[in-house]
Amino acid sequence: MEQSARPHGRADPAAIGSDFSEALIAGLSAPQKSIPSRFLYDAAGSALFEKITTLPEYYPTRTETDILRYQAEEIAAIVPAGAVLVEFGSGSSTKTELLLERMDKLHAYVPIDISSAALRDAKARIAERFPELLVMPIEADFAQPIVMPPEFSARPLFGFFPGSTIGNSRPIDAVALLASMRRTLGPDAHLIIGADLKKNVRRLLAAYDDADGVTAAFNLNLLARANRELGANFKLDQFKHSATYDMRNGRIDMHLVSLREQWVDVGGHRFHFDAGEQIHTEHSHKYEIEGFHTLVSEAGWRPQVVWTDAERLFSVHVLIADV
Ligand code: AVJ
Repeated sequence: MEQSARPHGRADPAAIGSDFSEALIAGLSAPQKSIPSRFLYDAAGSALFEKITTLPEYYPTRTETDILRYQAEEIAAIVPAGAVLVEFGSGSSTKTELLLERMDKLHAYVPIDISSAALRDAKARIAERFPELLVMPIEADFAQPIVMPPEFSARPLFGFFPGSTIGNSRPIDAVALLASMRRTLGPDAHLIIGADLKKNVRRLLAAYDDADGVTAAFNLNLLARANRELGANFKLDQFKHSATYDMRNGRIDMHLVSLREQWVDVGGHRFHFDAGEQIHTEHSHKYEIEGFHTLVSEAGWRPQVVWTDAERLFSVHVLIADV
């Protein structure tokens, strides 16, 4: 029923880029300051994230890509002829190509992303490489309910949600998100999803605080973005990046730490920072395979297969909608 409010395939476009101001002011007004992590991905932030994925310390992208490459044949064998592949937060659609190469009986590919530029580039590249494939992008926030084009309703739908993006949500929100994807994809759906695994803490911390400072720049870009888009006056050298591991909740937390007592103006509001005060900017949850299975079960998905790499750094799961 959540799906009936919007015309098919569209989230409210006004709710997409323009809510940064509102979210930032609300987040900085709370006693524990925070900025939602989805605002990390403007053009500059997306470019920095692409750079992160190539860093020696940042193992998730490389490891997941290897797993997908290695299992592509088996994944393709699960996907029936005439199916539709639906990717949530498709970005550059790089990993998708590994699957599309093997899925020669696929009817259509539906990339969903909030960036129209990313969708345009991905569509052009994929349409050229796979001329038989129908590519139908949807510009939307995958956290909102999405309505599939009705012409696909009779076809088997395969969701694809790589990158351990699910880790950005707290478990309770992750369950809601996975349940919403299940409704979007309908009965008989599958979902291929990547989840980062718990591991040595030093290795985790290095992945979120690399030696070249790319992750620091990625995090600080939130403040630079506020200056660019909202005329805020954050002094970027008065804040520093921090990444910590919360053992109890099994997650990395990113913060921006105020290096001194200071005031900052954002869209007509003044915010006070104590020396050492933190703005929370991202959760990145790490799972054990069993714990992840429990989580997806609560969202109405049944685990069908799980693959990991030899070091057990990362997991890729195939889930089936449990009706
Ligand atoms: C894109 C959400 C998977 O949590 O590892 C990378 C984002 N943050 N470095 C992650 C991120 C800091 C990334 N995800």
